[in-house]
Amino acid sequence: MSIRATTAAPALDQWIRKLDHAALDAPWTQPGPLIKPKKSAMEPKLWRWREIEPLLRQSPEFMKPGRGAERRILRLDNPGVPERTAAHTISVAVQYLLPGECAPAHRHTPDAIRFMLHGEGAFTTIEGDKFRMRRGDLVVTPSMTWHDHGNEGSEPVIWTDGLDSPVVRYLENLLGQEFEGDAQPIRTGPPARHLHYTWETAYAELMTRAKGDADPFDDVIMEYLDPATGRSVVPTIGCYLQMLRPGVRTRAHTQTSSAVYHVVAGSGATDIGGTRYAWGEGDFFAIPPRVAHAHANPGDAPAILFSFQDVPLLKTLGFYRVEDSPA
Ligand code: GTQ
Ligand code: FE2
Repeated sequence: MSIRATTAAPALDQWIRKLDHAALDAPWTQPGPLIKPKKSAMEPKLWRWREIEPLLRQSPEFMKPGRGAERRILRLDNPGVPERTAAHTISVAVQYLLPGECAPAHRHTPDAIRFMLHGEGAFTTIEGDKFRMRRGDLVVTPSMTWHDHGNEGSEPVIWTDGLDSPVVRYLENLLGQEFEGDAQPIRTGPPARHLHYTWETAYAELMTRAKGDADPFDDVIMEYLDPATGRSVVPTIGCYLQMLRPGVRTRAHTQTSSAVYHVVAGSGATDIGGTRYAWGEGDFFAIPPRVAHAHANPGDAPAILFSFQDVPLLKTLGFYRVEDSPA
């Protein structure tokens, strides 16, 4: 029996005003469940490299070299996510640096992961240790570590950034700081422990996996792990490299996690919630939580996918679930 049926309405209204005044809410005085359900906002989405690349190459017209203080990024904007990030938990951007440019040193609470896409000569310096970034290399910038980037080559460079900034923002701890001076001095002495994976290492590991049993949902897949702890590269986001072999069609499943994929090589298609997203090299696509998805590579060359996924965050919280999805 509802409260309204047993209590005189004017008395209830008066009492609710008293509650308001005391900064209290009695949710059972309103219809519906006590904990309001929230529909997932993130949408399946495909971003095409043939749209991204020309806009990225035009961006120096609008952020001139030397203007400095910002990173020249284009952020993937998921139409369903109010914060305009690729996933509600993961922000993904593509970053463009011209020859000789420097992205000034700074640090921030979000973790960042960089996966190199195009061009020779890019580097990132983390806590004074400088890393070259070649195509397919992955470098981790943990929370609050100082970092600056540069391009010492003769052509523009492009990489993709994955950050857990939406999570950090939700936790109301999004903070950052600028370094005094553009670039950090390079440290002398032995470098600190960093997570840096070359393309050669990651690809060789994937090829080793290909000799074993395939995963029914992902075909051949490996996660980049911290060799010292066996854990994901950062606590919130896991990074994965996978190969869909020619002719492979994976089984459909749902996961409580979300994912943002980048197509490193090849082409194929992913069915996300009953819609087919056909992708090719350089494209990005996003899979929201609890939406059934299956990958296919109908071609005759392998397809290689890199992905950022919030699986570690969901697992830590005890919310990670996977369910087979009927075909
Ligand atoms: O390059 O340090 O995509 O601070 C967003 C924020 C990249 C970076 C992003 C950043 C960076
Ligand atoms: Fe940064």
